[in-house]
Amino acid sequence: MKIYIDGEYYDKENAKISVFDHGLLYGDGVFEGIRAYHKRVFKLQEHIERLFYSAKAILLEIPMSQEEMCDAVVETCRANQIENGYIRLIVTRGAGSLGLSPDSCPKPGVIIIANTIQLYPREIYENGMEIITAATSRNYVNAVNPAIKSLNYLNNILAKIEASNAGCEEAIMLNSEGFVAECTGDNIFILHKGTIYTPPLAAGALYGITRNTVIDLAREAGFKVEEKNLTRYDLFIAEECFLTGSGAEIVPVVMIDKRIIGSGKPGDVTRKLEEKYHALTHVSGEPI
Ligand code: PXG
Repeated sequence: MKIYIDGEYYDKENAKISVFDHGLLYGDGVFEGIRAYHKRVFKLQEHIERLFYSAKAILLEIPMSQEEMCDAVVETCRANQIENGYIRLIVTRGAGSLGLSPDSCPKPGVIIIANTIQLYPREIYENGMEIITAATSRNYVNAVNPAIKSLNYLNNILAKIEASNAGCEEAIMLNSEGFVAECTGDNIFILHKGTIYTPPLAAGALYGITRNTVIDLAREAGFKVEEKNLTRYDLFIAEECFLTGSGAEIVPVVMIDKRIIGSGKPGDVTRKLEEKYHALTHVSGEPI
């Protein structure tokens, strides 16, 4: 494996950064998780744009252009002969002193890891996933805004631990008003009486790239898609529920807090969207 750090490639054993990097000390940095399918990087431009937006929001100046970043990602995939895989792109604040202030960090670090992907078990895609609601709330939008894909994921990790403790792979996170925001690493959708609903981004969710793609695909297929504040009740009475994420793609959900969703099996609309999503991953993306 060849790992890109600041323009150079390192073997896995030698791919190391400073213990004084504020990415490690404070979670001060931003990242992206990107998929490659059939020797193409899926939605690369969208991920790079979001990375730069995240960086802008935390006043982190990435030391290269979006175009150079795209090239570096594709080149790292090429160096690792990636055909299907997962790319982790990280920009840290860089090494500095032990104080909080980013002023002591003169040079941000850029890391690109191109690897194989660890998916949810196949059984989950076949039979659907069981999820729970976490007691841990999604960050308030005036704290670390959930739209920023920052290296500080502890909020989500706390909810993920709750999911694991309940024997689940994912957990729903509510915002401080009690509305559904998203899951720990996936956005959430439901189908109710023929309309597809997903929480508005202002509810406190990552501006999911898969979420966007699925909204477009659903509308193209003639479905009505609405962004609406949802409560747990709305989820319980839905006919279908599914999660979206670059890693997860589209995951059917069949049980929430022990309530059976719809028929208890992955729904027809979810299946149709999965099909359309997979078809798109076969034909689009930045060539490696
Ligand atoms: N919400 C959150 C909080 C995320 O971190 C998504 C939604 C889905 O966004 P995209 O753009 O990928 O459709 C994410 C991204 C993992 C893992 O290992 C998942 C993400 C990030 C880091 C790790 O499951 N998902």
